[in-house]
Amino acid sequence: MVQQMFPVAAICMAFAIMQVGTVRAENGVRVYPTPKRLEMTGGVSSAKLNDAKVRKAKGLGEEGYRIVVGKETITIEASTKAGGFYALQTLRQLASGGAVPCCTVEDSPDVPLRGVVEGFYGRPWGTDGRLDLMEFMGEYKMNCFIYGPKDDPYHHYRWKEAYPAEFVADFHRLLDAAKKNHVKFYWAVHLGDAFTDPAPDARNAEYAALWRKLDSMYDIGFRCFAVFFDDFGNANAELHAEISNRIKRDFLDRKGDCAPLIVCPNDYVGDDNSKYSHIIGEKADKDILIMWTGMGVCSDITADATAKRAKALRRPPFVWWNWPVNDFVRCKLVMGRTYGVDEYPYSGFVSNPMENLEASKIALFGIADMLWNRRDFSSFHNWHDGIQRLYPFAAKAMLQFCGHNTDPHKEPEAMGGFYREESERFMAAWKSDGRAALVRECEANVAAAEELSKVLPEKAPKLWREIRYWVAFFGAQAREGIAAAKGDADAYVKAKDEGKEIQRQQKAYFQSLAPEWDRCRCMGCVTATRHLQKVIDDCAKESFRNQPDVYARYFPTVGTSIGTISAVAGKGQHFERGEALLVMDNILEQLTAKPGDWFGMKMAKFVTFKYVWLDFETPDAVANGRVEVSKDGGATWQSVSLEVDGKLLFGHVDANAGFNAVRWINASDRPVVFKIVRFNVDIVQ
Ligand code: 14T
Repeated sequence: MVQQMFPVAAICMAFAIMQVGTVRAENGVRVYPTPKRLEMTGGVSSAKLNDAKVRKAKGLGEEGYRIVVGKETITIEASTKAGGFYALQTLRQLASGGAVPCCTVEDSPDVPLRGVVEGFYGRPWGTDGRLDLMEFMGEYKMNCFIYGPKDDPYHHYRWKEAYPAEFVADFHRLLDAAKKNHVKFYWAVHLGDAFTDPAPDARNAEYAALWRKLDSMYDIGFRCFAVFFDDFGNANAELHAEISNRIKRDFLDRKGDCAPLIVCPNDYVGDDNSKYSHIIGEKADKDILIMWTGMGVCSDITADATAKRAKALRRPPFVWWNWPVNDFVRCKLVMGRTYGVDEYPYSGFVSNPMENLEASKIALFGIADMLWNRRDFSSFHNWHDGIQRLYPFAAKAMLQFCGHNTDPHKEPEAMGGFYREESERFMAAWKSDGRAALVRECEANVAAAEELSKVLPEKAPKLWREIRYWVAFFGAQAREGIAAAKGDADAYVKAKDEGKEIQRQQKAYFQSLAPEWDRCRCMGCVTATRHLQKVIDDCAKESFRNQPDVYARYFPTVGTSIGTISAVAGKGQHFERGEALLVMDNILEQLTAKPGDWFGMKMAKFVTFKYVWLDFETPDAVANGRVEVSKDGGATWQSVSLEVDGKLLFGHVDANAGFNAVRWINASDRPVVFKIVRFNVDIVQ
């Protein structure tokens, strides 16, 4: 069955490639985002880009255009300046191979507002990054940028204060660059905690502050505004509708030259099952655009869910897509292909990217293409071509690296939520070839890491600055994999320690850039967490089973006085290690603890944690047990205070102290029969 699937997949691939071939020019040039209609009429034109004649024509739409490249002439038709600008972008790409090929192009976008929201927690991009992004957006026909970095105080908790002069100067530069690239540059104010006091005087004072701030932004030159209510404050839909309507009626409409308001509501997740969204949908003026992230904070955007939400909101949603954002897993990079969005008449669609702006461009390249022309969008081709176009000097190595860096989950193998394929090709090989496949893949990864560190510093310095630690770690991880597969303990320890050292350096670098309160938000870089690291770990556990000195250095181990547990756990399937989690679970057997019998884990290093929780299927174990921690690997123990919640036993631990062992012990004077579902240690860093 599995074997039979390959030819089918191959045929589909070949077909897809043939299809793409029809829009590729004779000189091999491919236009992105894919034009709706591009017909090569044969040969090249003697006319140059500067010779292009531009004609105003009706009926081509807000951003549409037509190009006819003949043997001696180039004609552009468009209804608006934006259309003319996009025609030029298309021609620039067509001319990138030298002469312009003779062709006819007819083109216009699917989604009216396409772009980026700088809406993540963490280090804002800064002016240079944003200036660069404006060029990128112009090139790939994105037209909407929403400025709302959570960690810009003047956007958020100090919104009442005017921006200092240096910000104002930067905004001027940004607005110029946005205009040049036909990008609508929205400034967002975050009013999460505001307007909570219902007393009329307090309300009026809040509105007065709001008009003052919005006026100051208008004076800087902003004509596009958004208001956010997410993540803070209460979910008062009536209030949020009222504020939105007043911004529209009493500010934007009175100015007369502003874009329609964009609102990010407090409840931005789910289908039509949200009372809040019905209220804001009903009360907010019809031309206000209302944002939505999908069925989850980070999720696929299905047509079905979108239609339901549209019903509640009484308008098509404006999608805030939380991809490739990594603010909740800043140890990871998200550089995989774009997929998981259904076709729908969205009122707008913006991506919330990573704080690593340059590394986000692979995703943005995909999103730009997908939003312009959904029908011809091909996720795999786009990803390959995007990498080829952005990093032609290291495309093969980048593909190898990015294919292993896609999954934004906090825990490896976490289920549900926003699943992104990772290491897919390798996993298929691993299933059929086992360790040989692991060695092969890791050798390719070592080569890719070497190639990237040779080429990127000079050819792509901005990208290199962002991803260098990940690239170095990727190499060390691959050497670790080869050593684990071959059972070479010395090489394994060496590679593993190198990896740890790279993580330490990355963390130090991150902390040197982060403000005080943000410093704890980094655990050290990781790569290929979903599958590859797990395979390597399993291999190492198997290879070094009889060398506890190797094994216990890096993995928590089971400690117990109950013989059966170690026998059960020794099979290897009961112990997992997440980024911030030690878990022992899935012990299906019912076991018996004599008085004083215990079981628990020994960590490979000192860790701090606030609580431990044990989920027993047997209330007896909850009632008769004690939870203890140790600082000396289990030589001496101290108890922690307990809280019982049904079959759950919580142990509260001093989060300032580090421990390297934790256990449950039968504190009664009789045998306790028990079954443990899960034993969890949530690590804080
Ligand atoms: F407004 C929104 F649509 C939104 O997504 N808000 C934030 C956003 O700033 C952040 O970058 C993103 C990804 O972490 O998710 C939202 O923030 C959250 C969401 C949560 F579910 C922060 C904490 C959460 F528990």
